[in-house]
Amino acid sequence: MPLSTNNKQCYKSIILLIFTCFYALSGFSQDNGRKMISLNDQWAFSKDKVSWENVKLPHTWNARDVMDDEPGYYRGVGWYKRKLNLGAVAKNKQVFLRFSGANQETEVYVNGKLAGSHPGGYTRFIIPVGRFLNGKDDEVLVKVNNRFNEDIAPLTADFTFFGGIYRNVDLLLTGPVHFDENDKGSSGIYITTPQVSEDVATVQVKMLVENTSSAAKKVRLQTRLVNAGGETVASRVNAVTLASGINRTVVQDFKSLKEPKLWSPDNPYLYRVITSIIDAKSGIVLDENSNPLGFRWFRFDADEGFYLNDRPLKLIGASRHQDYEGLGNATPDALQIRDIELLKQMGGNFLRVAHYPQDPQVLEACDRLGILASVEIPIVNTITESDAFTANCKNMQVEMIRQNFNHPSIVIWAYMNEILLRPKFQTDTARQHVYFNHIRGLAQTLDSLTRKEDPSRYTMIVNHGAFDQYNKVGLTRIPMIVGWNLYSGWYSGVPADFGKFLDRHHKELPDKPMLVTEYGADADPRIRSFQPVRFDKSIEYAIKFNQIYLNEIIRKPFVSGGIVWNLADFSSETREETMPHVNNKGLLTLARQPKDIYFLYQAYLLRRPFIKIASSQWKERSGIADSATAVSTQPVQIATNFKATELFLNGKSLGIKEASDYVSIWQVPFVNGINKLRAVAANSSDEMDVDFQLQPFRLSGREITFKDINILLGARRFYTDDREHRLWLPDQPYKRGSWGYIGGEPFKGTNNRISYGSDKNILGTDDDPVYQTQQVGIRQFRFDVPDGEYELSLYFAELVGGVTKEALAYNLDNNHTDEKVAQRIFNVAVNGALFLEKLNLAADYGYTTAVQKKTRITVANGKGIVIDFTAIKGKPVLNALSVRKIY
Ligand code: GCB
Repeated sequence: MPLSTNNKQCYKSIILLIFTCFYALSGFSQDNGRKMISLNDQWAFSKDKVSWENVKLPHTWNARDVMDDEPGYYRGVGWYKRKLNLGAVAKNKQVFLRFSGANQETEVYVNGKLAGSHPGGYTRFIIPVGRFLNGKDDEVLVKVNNRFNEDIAPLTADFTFFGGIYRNVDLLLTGPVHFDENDKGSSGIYITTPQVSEDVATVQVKMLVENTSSAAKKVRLQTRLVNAGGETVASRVNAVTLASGINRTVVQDFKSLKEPKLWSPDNPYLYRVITSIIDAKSGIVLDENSNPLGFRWFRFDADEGFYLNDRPLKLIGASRHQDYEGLGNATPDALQIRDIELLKQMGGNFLRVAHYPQDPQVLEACDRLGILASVEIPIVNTITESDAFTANCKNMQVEMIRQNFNHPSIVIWAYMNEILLRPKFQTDTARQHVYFNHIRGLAQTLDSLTRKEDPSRYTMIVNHGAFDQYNKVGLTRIPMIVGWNLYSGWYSGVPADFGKFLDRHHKELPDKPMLVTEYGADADPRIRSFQPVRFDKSIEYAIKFNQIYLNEIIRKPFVSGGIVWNLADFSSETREETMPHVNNKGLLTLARQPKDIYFLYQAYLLRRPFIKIASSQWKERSGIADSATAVSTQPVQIATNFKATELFLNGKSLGIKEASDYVSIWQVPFVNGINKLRAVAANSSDEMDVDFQLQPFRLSGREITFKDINILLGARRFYTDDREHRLWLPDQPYKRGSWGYIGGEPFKGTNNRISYGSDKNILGTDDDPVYQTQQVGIRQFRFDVPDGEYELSLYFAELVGGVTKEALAYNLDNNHTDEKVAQRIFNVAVNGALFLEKLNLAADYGYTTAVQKKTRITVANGKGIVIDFTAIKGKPVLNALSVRKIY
């Protein structure tokens, strides 16, 4: 029977009523006593308290100055202020400001009075501010200081100590009876699973409750375990009377939960633990908290590696720093989460949260996505032997553990990274002995503290490759797991030493489980090479390096896992090299673009069919034609987990090739212009276009017309300038009919690990690789170009001399010889006419400074371009040159 309009109205009202009742009962409209409201907006920031700018959090004052040519960045005080108009929302509430992180010393003032302070830049802190508020014109003023403080770790490290309130700030309101958030910034709830198996589990929930009201309160403490579908699978209630002013711990045990769904990387099944404080009389929820729960058990074994839920699992993943291109460490939530998604998409199952606790979003994402994790406090490279330093370290460790206690993803708490890298008192053995004893004492204190705080996880110290030193000081015995950061084939030695080191650990420390906590090679995505060598920063070297390391990690059962350094490039202000201020060991760039090495990891780790042209970042290429033919043959790599792949160039098959270590390498005859590459294996394929600029074999040949060319002297690498899209080629000795240098040899810096070129920051340019290599003692450069109008640019930088920089903290093998500075003056003539007279780069422009000199030339009578270099003092040099045909 159709409904009448009246009936329809009536039905609508009933439905509305039912909905409203349901809404009210389900707690949506209930005030459960707790509210969290973001306070990221409407701040003003100042360095001097005179001129203020409007900012939003997260914020750092170092986003720009870490990238400039001035050494150092602002390390001092920054002020933030904001009005707080709380109104009715705060009535009868406890009011807290919750800082997720501010670097590194913070003082919070409310209406001019100090409400609280916090040392350390990487953990949460919660400041009660209620008693300072007047409810009318409240103002919060926050002083943050990122100065060097010898009592707060980290003291030195290979990352930037960005200052500011760089994580979220929230306003937290609770009723007078609430879970205690003053327990080192934790949620006040600690969940453990004393027993777990596939059949049965037990859960223990420890809650800290506080009654700040003036009267005793009868309450019910209720805990519900809720499955992923939202159903309550178990609950417990305790009736308690909370005396006025009391702060009390209540423990609830859940016994015999049958067939718990297990948490693992393949199926990260999460339950939630919802704890409530309920007024016994009115039934009103006074406070409520929700925490994740994952059922899993694990162990590290010195012979067999890691086991999760009784199954062996090789831990493979990455470490992560928290900064992002252009933003410094003030990285918004979405980008933090995206990093963990990128790690998952890579096939990783482990995150080393290094070198400090990070934004809460990070571990939440690990819980959700099934990424296991270790977290550590930032005691890096060196310590201070003061009581204050020790106290701050202990405080950080406890904050880290309590704040992150409930994440099922965490399996390790760590507390020291390469602490013997920069040992103090090098010239005083006796004093150094005392220092080492102090380090051992601190390690022992932190290890015991950690085991006491959380007996359910493992402890770890992370060492660099100085095996004997760490053994001698005793640091390989204290923690439950030893982590090794190994860079054979990068900072020193050869990649093959890596496997030997692992075997040595297994032989000499047979009872100690181990993780490879770091390994990696810098890769600047703008640099490619067909003759890759360490420190050339080429993608090709990094691919080779990672293949060797991954093979060893996977092959050796006693190695629990390998954690590449690093998920993404990160800021390290003191670094120089091809991309100054950035550590390029990321699998992703600073803006999270995948480098080809990321695809290598996908090929190794993904269990679905995977094929990817791993030279995919090299979309614009250039090369000299093989002969008079109109092709230039260059290698292309394909990352794949198929045994063999077929490659097509412009629709034509180049054949089938087997992959070796998940990569097949093809020699591709590129033609001028667009080249369509298509890689195929079974039903999978990948495509890319390469825009190839073919350089003529003979400059005056008919096959290809010469347009322009950019050449790096003294280099065996290609460089693509990603802003102006200029393609730079390595040089060659002069060949008649073509081009090249006559005389001289490639510059080799004093850093012995570099085969050619310099690793110094070149001032006044972002194209540092253009200036970092050089032909020293060059006599001539010739271009046998046809007649016409040309533009010629010469690029110079004096690579010897300048301020001697302090040996950098990350220099694991400080393998420098002294520089010999000598005067260098020379003339440059172009086609017989003096172009640059008495060029003295150091005196005229300064050391390591980019100098570009441009001119136009008319080439006539088939004479080409001839550039002559004549020494007046020392040896003439040329770093790079470009020639462009105008007409
Ligand atoms: C290390 C350090 C890490 C550095 C890395 C590197 O061993 O633990 O902080 O960033 O080496 O790239 O040098």
